[in-house]
Amino acid sequence: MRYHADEPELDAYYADIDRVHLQPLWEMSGLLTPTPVVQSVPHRWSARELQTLAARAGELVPVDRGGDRRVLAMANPGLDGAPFISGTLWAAVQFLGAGEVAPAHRHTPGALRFVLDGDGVYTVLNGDPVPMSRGDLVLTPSWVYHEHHNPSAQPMMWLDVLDLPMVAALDAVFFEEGPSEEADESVLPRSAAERRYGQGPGLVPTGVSSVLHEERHSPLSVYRWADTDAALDALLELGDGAQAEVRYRDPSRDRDVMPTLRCEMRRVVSGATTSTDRQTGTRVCAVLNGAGTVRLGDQRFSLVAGDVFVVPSWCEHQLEADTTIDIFTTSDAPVLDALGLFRRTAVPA
Ligand code: 1HN
Repeated sequence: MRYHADEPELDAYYADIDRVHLQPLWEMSGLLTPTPVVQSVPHRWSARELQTLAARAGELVPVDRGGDRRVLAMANPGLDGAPFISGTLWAAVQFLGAGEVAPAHRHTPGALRFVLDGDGVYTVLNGDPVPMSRGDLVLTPSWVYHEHHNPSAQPMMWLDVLDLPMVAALDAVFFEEGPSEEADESVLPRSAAERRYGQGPGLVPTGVSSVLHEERHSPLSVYRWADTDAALDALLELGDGAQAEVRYRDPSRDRDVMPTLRCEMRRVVSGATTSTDRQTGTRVCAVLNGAGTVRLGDQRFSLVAGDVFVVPSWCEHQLEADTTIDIFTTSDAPVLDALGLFRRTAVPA
């Protein structure tokens, strides 16, 4: 029996309630804690290990094994073997060899891809081909068909982040295979989504289709590195400090790119140390350029390009840039924000 009081009458009572699946709050502790008690722990996955181990899977495991995706999930060491980077997010590297195809499917968990290196793969989103290159952010929102093609002569790897644990906790996972179509290898450099919604600052086409406008996510499915890079440069040129950060947003509305995932890119200039912050929700961070150190609570991790680290909810987070460092961050902040649960504070030095 789960509850035991060493008083015969009370213990008989505990046995009775146990039989009918009831439990006494007065015997429980740890339900309401002063600050979040977080099971996931700070961790960094090294670029070299991710790259070499994903490449070995490329030799050993065909892409059609297990869901048509060759994916290595980052399993948070605090989560007892669950294949999740935190209680709310999935993060993984995906490896697609030369000439390989990961066929179309769709699912209710939303996803994004961030390209840490290379190019040559294109993703098809509801029929719209999107070539992916280093530093690009590609959205695969909930229930959008997606497939990946690598017509190039080199393998390619990228970071996948999904809201899967959150959607699973809400018992709302649906999945279906997509229509298998002949691949059209004549991919244009810009997707239809970019030609429609990526026309530059503040420009969206008039008469936007009401169908698209009712989607819960940004209609711009790819954010190119050249634009992100230029935005960060421009902010730093203003001379407001040793770092700049931009948020990826829906060009048609003032909101995050997807209802469950916020995306940001931060540049900290060589030699600078950031202030310490903490926020509710999980942050998954990937180093695109540069080198430095991240402090997460009382742990320090060195960082080089291609590394991925997780900042658990309410964990202190501080960066030191050895060279100018660019860090992509995605988080579940839109969900916390929507529910009034988002908190962020600067932690005094
Ligand atoms: C998925 O659909 C992809 O389409 C990658 O590339 C990783 C992890 C869990 C569930 C679905 C993809 C995934 C995934």
